[in-house]
Amino acid sequence: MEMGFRWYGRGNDSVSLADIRQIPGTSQIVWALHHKQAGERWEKKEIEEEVNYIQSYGFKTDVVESVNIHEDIKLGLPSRDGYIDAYIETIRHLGEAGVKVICYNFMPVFDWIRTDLAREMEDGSTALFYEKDLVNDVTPEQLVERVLQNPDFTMPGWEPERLAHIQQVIKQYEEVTEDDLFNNLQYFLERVIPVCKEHEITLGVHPDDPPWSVFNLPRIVSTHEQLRRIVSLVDSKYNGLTLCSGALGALPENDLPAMIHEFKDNIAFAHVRNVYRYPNGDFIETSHREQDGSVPITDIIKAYHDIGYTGCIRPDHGRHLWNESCRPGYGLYDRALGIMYMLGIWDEREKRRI
Ligand code: DNO
Ligand code: MN
Repeated sequence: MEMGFRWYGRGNDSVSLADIRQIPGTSQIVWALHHKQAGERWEKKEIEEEVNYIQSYGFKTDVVESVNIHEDIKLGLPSRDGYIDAYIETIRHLGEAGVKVICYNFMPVFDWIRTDLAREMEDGSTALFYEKDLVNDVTPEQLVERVLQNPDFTMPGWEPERLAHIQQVIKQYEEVTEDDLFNNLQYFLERVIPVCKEHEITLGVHPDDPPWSVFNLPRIVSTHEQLRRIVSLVDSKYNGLTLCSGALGALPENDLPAMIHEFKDNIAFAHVRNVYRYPNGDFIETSHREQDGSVPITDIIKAYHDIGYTGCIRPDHGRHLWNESCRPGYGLYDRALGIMYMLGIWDEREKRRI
């Protein structure tokens, strides 16, 4: 296993590589060219520049999160072929730069959704919060307005350009069923996986966050059964999963340790995060410590250890502590604490094996 940390790039993140270097046991920077729009090709030169900069701090750059999928690919429109061509070129360019894993998601319109980016907890820290009823009661525009009240940063998946035509994009999905979305994912994978194989890059689809339908949009990466169907769409180890314990963990039926064992040959990348599930379906992102939430974090780390996982694990989101001013969920402190918790469990397993 290699511990990783997501970083948004120079001038685009409150956390520096110099800070991250001081977190014990962290060797991978999970990166992306964040200025790129979905569907846009990533050029060789800009990839090289970013990779060289990150590596100059002694980090590895094996994992990219995310290369986003253009909406036309998810919708299955005729224009998808051009966007898939661009995606293929990006894969080739990333392969030439030594990248091994590309995380992506296949969520229509919205990437992740929360209703509150700074919900105060009892101890005075704040965390990302999801109120189920509120999402059922508001329009997508009202939600966007609420979430982006005081944006200090643009958030991936919530870019103003992307959200400007939200009603229109949602309308395009009116006739798209879950089966259509599976077919569109299959069409995409059938074209890109052979290229991934050539470059030994594994794609890892990130689960839907939250793992249920919102605004009546179809969602296909939410449950154990759906993950099974995804890995069977194209039978290849390069057709992989980004198992996110926080996204999947919002649904009580999702048994993460069981998934880790079943999909061991297809886990491209792992996000670890805890959530506390309220009985009414709301959830809040708590500390990584198992007792603080509803997700069995110790069993999850043990499961990764049991399968001999050699890929990258990163703490997903963290709370905002000690007045840190940072991107929602992406501060330094709580993610660093999360890393130490995970490494503690991992190291104890290692010691037992010897
Ligand atoms: C949520 C986060 C997401 C994730 C993207 C991947 O759990 O990990 O922001 O990065 O959905 O495409
Ligand atoms: Mn995640």
